[in-house]
Amino acid sequence: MHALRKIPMRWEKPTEHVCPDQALLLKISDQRRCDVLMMTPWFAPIVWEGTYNSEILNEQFRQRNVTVGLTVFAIKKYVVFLKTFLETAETYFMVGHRVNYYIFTDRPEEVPKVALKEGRNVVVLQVQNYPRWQEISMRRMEMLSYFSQQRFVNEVSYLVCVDVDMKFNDQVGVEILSDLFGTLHPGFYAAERQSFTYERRPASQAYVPSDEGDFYYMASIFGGTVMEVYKLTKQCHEAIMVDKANGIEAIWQEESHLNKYFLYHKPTKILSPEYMWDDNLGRPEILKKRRFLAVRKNHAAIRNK
Ligand code: 48C
Repeated sequence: MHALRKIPMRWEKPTEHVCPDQALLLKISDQRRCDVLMMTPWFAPIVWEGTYNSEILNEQFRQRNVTVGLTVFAIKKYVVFLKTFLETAETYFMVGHRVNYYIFTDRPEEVPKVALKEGRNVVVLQVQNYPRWQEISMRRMEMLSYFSQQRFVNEVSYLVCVDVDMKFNDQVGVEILSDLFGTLHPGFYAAERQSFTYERRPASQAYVPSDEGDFYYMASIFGGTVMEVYKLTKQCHEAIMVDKANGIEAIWQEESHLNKYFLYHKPTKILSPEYMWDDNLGRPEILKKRRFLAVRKNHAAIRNK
């Protein structure tokens, strides 16, 4: 455990990563980029446009006949996001592969009917709501761990766990799949470690000291095999409950616990901000695709309703 804690990472910003002799690289393969970091120090690929071949990957996963579970929570007024979410997922998410949409909601009758392509199913799971949006957000860890071992383990090979106030805007395919994957937060992918908004209070189970940390991950899209997602969500839920018993709530709720988990259980793949973007952040040159986009929302109108 301590080995993971003290990786002497001098962390150059991904955008400052300069390739060696570009001519040599271009001879090796055209699936390289020189403007972004493509690999972590623990050999986890960082997925950017132009660094992988979809045809090869799709063939690999078709041969394995995988089914992918996409989990999404639409509690209370957030049901309003489901129509766009599902329609855009049908267009862009794991096209050509088997997909189960697992929709967790307290309002099953408000789940919209959306036309589904071959091999794709909607499963509605009724769950309770909570007064505070923070609690609703954090309780996702509890429900994901419970259903992973009760049901998902028998139905899908991989889980992709996402926020619902989002829309797919470009292909999100099998290139994201790995044992355990996290996503770079769009606001911090080029930031220094000290500026990461980790939980800094030692009293919280999500505490990360200021001289530690690899990346800042966003909790709106993560996933992996069912077993790895089960372990992650179970540990995060248990940590959240310990904090609750101690009268503390981590600064960014379950996202703080996810970041703590990924510090000591390194993800085997990392998604670039292409997979979690907010147009309020503009369009940096390195962002060749905006695949999964935050949907503008009026928090006052839908939160705690
Ligand atoms: O489903 C709900 N209902 C709520 O009232 C509050 C949160 N949520 C779920 O938690 C949604 O799936 C949200 O996407 C997620 C919390 N994430 C957000 O609200 C922003 N995407 C950060």
